[in-house]
Amino acid sequence: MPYVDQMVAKILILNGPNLNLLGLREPEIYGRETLDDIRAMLEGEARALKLAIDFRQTNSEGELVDWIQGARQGVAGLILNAGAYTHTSIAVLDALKALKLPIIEVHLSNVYRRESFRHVSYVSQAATGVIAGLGSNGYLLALQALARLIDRT
Ligand code: CA2
Repeated sequence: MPYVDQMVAKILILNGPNLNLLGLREPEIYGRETLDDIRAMLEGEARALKLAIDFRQTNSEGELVDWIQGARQGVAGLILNAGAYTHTSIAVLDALKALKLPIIEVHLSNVYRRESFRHVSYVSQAATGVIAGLGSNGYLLALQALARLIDRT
């Protein structure tokens, strides 16, 4: 059988505003892990799943839109915790709609047990699936789900 050099699939993991504060404040809602802890956990899982990850955070809506647009090339799947932009940003939704790849929306907290303004998600309209309320495990489950969704074997 000829040797076929299959490139490692890349998963883009984007985090929106204030998620840089994880572990530093409000541990009763968001847990004690920092965003760096979550990144390290996902890097370990990605190795096991033979995936590459690109993990980023921004407080800027425009930068988030630019990064989502950039995923049109060279990215096999997207994990997105858009933070508060989840509930407000039509710009993020429009950028997501231009993607032809699986998108998993993740929230650390169970947004449906919280204020009613968090029950609305623009991101969900473009998402393949949604995970909320499982803390950092939600990111791990999203990565595992994407590994299966993009399985090219
Ligand atoms: O539960 C989630 O993951 C959220 O996306 C987090 C957002 C919130 O606006 C969404 O409704 C649900 C907020 C992230 C802010 O994170 C902080 C962490 C520590 C201290 C302050 C904010």
